[in-house]
Amino acid sequence: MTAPAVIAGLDQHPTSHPRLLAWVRQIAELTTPDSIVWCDGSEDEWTRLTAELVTAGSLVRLDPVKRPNSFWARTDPSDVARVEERTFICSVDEADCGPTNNWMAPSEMKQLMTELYRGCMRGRTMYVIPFCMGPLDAENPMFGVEITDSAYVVASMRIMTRMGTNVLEAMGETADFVPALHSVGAPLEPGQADVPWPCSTTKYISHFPETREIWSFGSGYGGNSLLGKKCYSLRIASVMGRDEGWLAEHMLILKLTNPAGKVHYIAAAFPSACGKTNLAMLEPTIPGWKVETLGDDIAWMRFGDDGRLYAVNPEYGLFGVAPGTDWKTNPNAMRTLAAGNSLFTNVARTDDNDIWWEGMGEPPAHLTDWHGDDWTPDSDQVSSHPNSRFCAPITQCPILAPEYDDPRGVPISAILFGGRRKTTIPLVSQSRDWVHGVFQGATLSSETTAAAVGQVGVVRRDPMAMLPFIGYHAGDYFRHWIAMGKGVDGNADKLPSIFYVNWFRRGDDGRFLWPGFGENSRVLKWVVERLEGEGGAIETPVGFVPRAQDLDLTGLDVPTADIELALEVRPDEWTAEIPQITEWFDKFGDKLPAVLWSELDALKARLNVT
Ligand code: GTP
Ligand code: SPV
Ligand code: MN
Repeated sequence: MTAPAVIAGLDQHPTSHPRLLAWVRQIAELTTPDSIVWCDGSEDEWTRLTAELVTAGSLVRLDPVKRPNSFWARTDPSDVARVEERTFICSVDEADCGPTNNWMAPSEMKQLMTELYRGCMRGRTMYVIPFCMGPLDAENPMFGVEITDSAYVVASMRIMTRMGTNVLEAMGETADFVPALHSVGAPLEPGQADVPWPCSTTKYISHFPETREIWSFGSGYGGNSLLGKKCYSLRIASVMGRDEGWLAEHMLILKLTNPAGKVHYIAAAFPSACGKTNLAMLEPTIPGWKVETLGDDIAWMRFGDDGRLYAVNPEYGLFGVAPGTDWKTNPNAMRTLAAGNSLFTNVARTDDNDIWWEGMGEPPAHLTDWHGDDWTPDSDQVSSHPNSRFCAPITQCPILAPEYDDPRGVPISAILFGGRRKTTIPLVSQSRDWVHGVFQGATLSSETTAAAVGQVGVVRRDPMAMLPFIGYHAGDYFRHWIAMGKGVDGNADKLPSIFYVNWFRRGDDGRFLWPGFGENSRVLKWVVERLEGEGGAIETPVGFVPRAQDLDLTGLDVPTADIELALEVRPDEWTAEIPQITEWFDKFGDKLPAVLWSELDALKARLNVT
């Protein structure tokens, strides 16, 4: 196939990296855009692209005083979240994909998607985005290059990643990189008017783990299109981690300082829309305790020379759930957004060009909702899509820890797993050891949320909060976690201690038993006390659980009875869990590490289940 008469910019490029140039030319000839733009990551570029998006009707500029340099976007109503059913791990061998992912042979997927990509950028600009996940001054900087026909994606990637000219320069002519191809899949015929949010009804989010490639088609939103995020930093990176002995995890990273000035770094894995951003930015309600943010969604963890596990946040921005975020629940997110330079997608817009969403205080008398329609408090629909998001630079977070940019990362003292469960799972429990902690992670369960297309509120197993993000066989992933527990050079005692939390347990009338948000600092305090050999607990069938008197509840206005219910380990509820865990483990056949069956047997024995 030959290129059309002209693709403006095809022969002008700010690099001489042969593999990169060959790939860009190949994709340009396949997708036939009108022109090619190499992104430099500059403020000018941002200003130009956002202005173009405003002219096209894709963005609305918000009030420059209240929301400086910030914009409002509405997606097509069909393109609002990750599409797990359309997400594929195209390993050469189907056995390397496993039962929790969708699989297609790489050659078959490439053939199919090549036909989708053919001419798909007609009438559009093709952008080339050089980016780096994690600090650029890392020993081995983790480069990627995204090709996209969406200016919204370029603007978002500028917030979410380190990108532009300095990345391209650091790549030189030889650096390895993950090629990440994205198209909204909506070519324009000559004279055809564009729509504010182009996308396609045909969607594929495909990963080629052996060749470390990403091909995405048809969606412009979130993890489907910002390919440095879930596609690279979790699905592809988890495969790199398996091969190289490290972990790529769906975890926040926070720094916790106690009143005596002692620091602990904590990583926590909760499924999508289950509280990572909120915990990462927590404002403690107990005096003298301090939380600082390092990351809110993804952690890459490697052993240091001292045998400890060090975590780096590969991202550079926050892509946070909007509804529920306000000055009471997450004031640090509100401050981050007040600094401007943010994109808001599928939230509501006020008549004075500010944003609003459910949970942000009293609703104004009139709004433009995420569909672009009039909305009043009498409306029987929500004004903002439940998966509406803010996208803001992490550097604007007022409690950003200075170490966030340290390529060596921070040594993790504790890992928290958590889910959204109305019943069964106590507020917090501590695992007995690493393998038991891996069992807690491997059997983690949570109610589905609006972060992915599909039914909301259904309990499913979400191992380590990674169900949609493990780039290989989940059984092999559990084996990798078990192997990490051996530590390096007999330093297994330096591994983080593992805890399991549930902020979402409810009473009979549906009320939350635990107030959550800033009050979660009380649980963090207990975690740290346990690390330091203090902190009371009782041993239960599911691990060490505090009694109400073991938590610092000073000044907390919640009935002790509710706290006790939140902490309760009920044998009947856990007995009901056993068949579900058994069914879950059975999926993995002989790929499931035998020690996890032993953990299940031990749990059954403790519950007197036969
Ligand atoms: P992703 O960005 O999708 O990975 O989500 P996340 O894990 O970062 O979740 P986030 O912190 O954005 O919270 C999701 C929703 O849960 C928001 O509506 C929050 O207001 C709500 N939430 C967070 N923490 C708590 C909590 O401690 N208690 C309760 N009840 N709700 C919470
Ligand atoms: C998640 O769904 O876990 C997110 C949002 O963090 S997205 O980037 O769309 O994956
Ligand atoms: Mn997430």
